[in-house]
Amino acid sequence: MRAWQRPEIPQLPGQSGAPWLYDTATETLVEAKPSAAARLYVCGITPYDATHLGHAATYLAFDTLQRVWLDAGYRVHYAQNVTDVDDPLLERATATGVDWRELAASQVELFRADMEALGIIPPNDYVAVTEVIDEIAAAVAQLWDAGIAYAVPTGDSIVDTTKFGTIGSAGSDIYFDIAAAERLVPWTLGEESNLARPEMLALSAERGGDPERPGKRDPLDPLLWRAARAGEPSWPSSVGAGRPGWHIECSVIALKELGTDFTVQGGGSDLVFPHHDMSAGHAAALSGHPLAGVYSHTGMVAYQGEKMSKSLGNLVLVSRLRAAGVDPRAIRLALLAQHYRTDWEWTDAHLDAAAARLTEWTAAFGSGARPGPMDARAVIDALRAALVADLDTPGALAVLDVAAAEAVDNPASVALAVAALLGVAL
Ligand code: 5CA
Ligand code: ZN
Repeated sequence: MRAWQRPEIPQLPGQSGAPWLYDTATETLVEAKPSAAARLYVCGITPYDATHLGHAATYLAFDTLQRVWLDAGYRVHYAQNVTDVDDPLLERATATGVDWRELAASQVELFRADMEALGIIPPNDYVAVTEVIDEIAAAVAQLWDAGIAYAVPTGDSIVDTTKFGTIGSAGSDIYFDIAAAERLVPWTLGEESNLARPEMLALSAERGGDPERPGKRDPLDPLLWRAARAGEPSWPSSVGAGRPGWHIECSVIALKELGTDFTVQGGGSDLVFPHHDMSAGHAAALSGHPLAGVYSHTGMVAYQGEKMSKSLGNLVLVSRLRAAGVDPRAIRLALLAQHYRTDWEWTDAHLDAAAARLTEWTAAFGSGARPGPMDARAVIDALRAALVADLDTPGALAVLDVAAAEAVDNPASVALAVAALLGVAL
């Protein structure tokens, strides 16, 4: 699928080191040092109610990571999915009387425009689930053949069971067998999330799983393939007519575009369990290798006291702010003022502070800025040092605030660094 326009990223003199990132799996800071090109997968949107500031904050965090890699001299291969067929999208389409394909297409278009306005680096591979149905079905068949998947009868599937052979569903849903995977492949449940079973059960129920479903071997076993139902989209496939489960889509797209054991898998902390634990399990079962070296997660942006989410409807949309005349650079600076790993709450005051900062930085580093006593090279070194240390953007902003107040000997060089590393053209 088409992504969006790539922003200008100036090349700076000198170089960053490889960034250190907090890894959810080992619960430590690790150096995200690629052997050749950096390979990054970030979970994309389910296209409705895009693009709220929580989405924007998450994609901006991984944009910052890429800018540090680029500054450190690495090439970056970046892949992102679009969950353009899944229960929540279909439910919204039904509730609003819109065709699910139209809803997805229009929301992806809005997302592209927002990402472009915010100067977010686009993925090299932007892949919708509906583009890789065959690959996903083949992956499910592979898991079936390996004895890591099993069928659960549905009762309401519209698939004609007489038409299928020995593989898989033939009118049944197909599930991932966690216990079999743990026996057969180098993976264990919870190795990414580090959660205990009771927490897993609660989160599974909350985040798209079905621990109560009868017929499953383990309540936590996730759905790989949903057999066709009346009124739902489905595709013919080697595992019966149906559509993909959620986690397998990201495993298949990531493996297809990036290969195994890529540098960083990213997303919001709401995806740690079950989504990322299970996608890593599926990928290990398909490839025999770990999905990624580092599992990186962003904190949740709240609004009016609750996590900003489609289900609660407490959304601040990037497109609405833009339509109201807000400078996208101010949105960017407002989000960068928070550390990517902390949960925080959006208020208009964040935007006012960011707009004031933008004005000050433009005066201090923009064209026509007056030179002052501070060594610009030392400022750029401190900016780089902050970002390399687990993407400390609040630290980076503080460095620049001091430099703006004191004035630097080479304002243009600092403006260039702000453009390259923070994506804000002054
Ligand atoms: N399509 C799936 C991932 S495969 C999905 O979670 N889509 S989403 O539209 O719900 O979210 C898109 C991205 O934004 C995910 O990485 C998610 O973790 C992140 N996200 C969602 N809400 C917030 C929030 N309130 N704060 C920060 N990040 C968020
Ligand atoms: Zn995903």
